[in-house]
Amino acid sequence: MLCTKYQDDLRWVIYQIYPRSFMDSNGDGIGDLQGIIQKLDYLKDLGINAIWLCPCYKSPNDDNGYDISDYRDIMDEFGTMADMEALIDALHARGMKLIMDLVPNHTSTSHRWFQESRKGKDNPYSDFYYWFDEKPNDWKSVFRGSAWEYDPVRGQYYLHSFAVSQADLNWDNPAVVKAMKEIVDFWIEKGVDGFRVDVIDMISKDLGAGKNSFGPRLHEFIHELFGRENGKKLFTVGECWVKDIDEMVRHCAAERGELSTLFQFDHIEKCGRYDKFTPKPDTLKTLRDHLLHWQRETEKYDLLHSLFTDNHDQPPMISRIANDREKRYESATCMAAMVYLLKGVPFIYQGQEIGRAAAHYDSIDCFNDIETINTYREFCETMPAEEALKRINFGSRDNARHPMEWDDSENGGFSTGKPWIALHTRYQEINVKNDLAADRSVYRFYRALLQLRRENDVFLDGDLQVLSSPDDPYMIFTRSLKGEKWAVICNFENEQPIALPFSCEKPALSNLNREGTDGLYAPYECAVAKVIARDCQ
Ligand code: ISL
Ligand code: CA
Repeated sequence: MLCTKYQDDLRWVIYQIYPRSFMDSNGDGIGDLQGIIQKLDYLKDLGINAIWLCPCYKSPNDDNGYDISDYRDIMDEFGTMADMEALIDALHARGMKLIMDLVPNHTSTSHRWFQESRKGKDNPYSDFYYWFDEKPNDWKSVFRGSAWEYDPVRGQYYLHSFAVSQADLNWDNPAVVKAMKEIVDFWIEKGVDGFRVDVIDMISKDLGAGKNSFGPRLHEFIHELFGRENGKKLFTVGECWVKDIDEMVRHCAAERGELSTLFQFDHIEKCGRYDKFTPKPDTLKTLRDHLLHWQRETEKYDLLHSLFTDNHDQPPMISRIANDREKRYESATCMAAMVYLLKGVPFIYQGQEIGRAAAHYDSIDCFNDIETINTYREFCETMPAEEALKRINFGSRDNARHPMEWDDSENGGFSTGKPWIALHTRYQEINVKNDLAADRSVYRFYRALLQLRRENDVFLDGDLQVLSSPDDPYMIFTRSLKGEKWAVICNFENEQPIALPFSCEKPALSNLNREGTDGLYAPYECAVAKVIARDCQ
């Protein structure tokens, strides 16, 4: 019996799928919903009980589905609504859940709302977007260039925080709030179990005050979107670049009735890079310190935390702060123990479970992402193309979007046709088939870790105590619940022996099959062991 307010939510183990790149069922080179269905048993076997599906709504794909032209229909390349219903049924039949990606901040400019809105000031959609005769400020788009675009049809400027074809919705118009709420209802009706909400902090803005996020009506809008009397309990995770714990409290303290949890990006932004395209020499220590900081903070306010290092916008963390070559297996498994045995909901991004590392391309032609292409162009204005490409290889979102590597055959087992984007440059080495055949399998380690978590509530709700200090080249923590205590030891590049202040049973989980817990640890070795009862106080 768990004692926190969000006890049930701690049982979620969520696997993020980037549908375009997961599994192609019909050989057109593009992943699709039927492909996902084919792989559900693989995920179930891993110990996943929910998937977060990146957008699969109708879209012209300028930002791979984050530019939606119809929220109630499925992208042609991914299948049909019948396929989506089949996916929901297939998940539920396996006791698994579905979290859809909701993109409430903007639509594609080919959405009917925008097409109507641009016609002029006297139609029902006129105020669905932000329109101005002159640019009201000098906001920049996340994808480079001005955030304001002149539309010759309407003869005014509209706001696009992202691509030119992603127009920001004007949430101060009650009709927008109502429309988005109806979309949420539509998907609840279809049977989805929750939502990951794209840039939720941006839906309320204060143009006068120059604020493009965290505007004055944000919390009112979140309540409107997800508040439902006696409705189904939804799991909601907001993508939100919160800067401090107070902001997080305002979004997900239980009594606020807003979101289940948030993704905050402190560790993503600061580990192994100065900025998205500039590497910084770093180690697992930095990750440890950020993780522990947010553990402490979320614990203080009893918030449900999200545990993740990777997603579809970030090249694999392993390549930034650990060893993705000769110690790739050790690094991937050690990081899993560091992250997923803390308190919170694990989010595993596709490929993490086989220790996927960053790729490296010799030509800009291998990239597809709109942010990457725009950034490359901008870089080339101030630096040699070679340097620009180096930075792109480091920071491009495509480095997280290559087709899933199922085996070492021509198209990596992802498709019988030519994939929509280049295969990973290391796909013949890093793939599911090789990993499963290896003595040391990242997948099997993940599976064992998730099983341990599932079978021992202490990893869900147990108190966390940290034994390592900030200077130590390792991370040691314990989790305790009702007289039971477990130790998690994750070594970095340290070569000094480690001694624990208590005795443990033989490790239940160890990436190098360690027999005990004290002594010399190899680089990136980790062990998880139960503390012997008499030492538990
Ligand atoms: O990856 C980023 C740019 O380098 C982030 O700043 C990202 O744009 C931000 O986290 C918002 O991301 C989300 O919304 C975008 C979409 O492109 C991303 O894929 C999505 O995760 C616009 O919808
Ligand atoms: Ca396909």
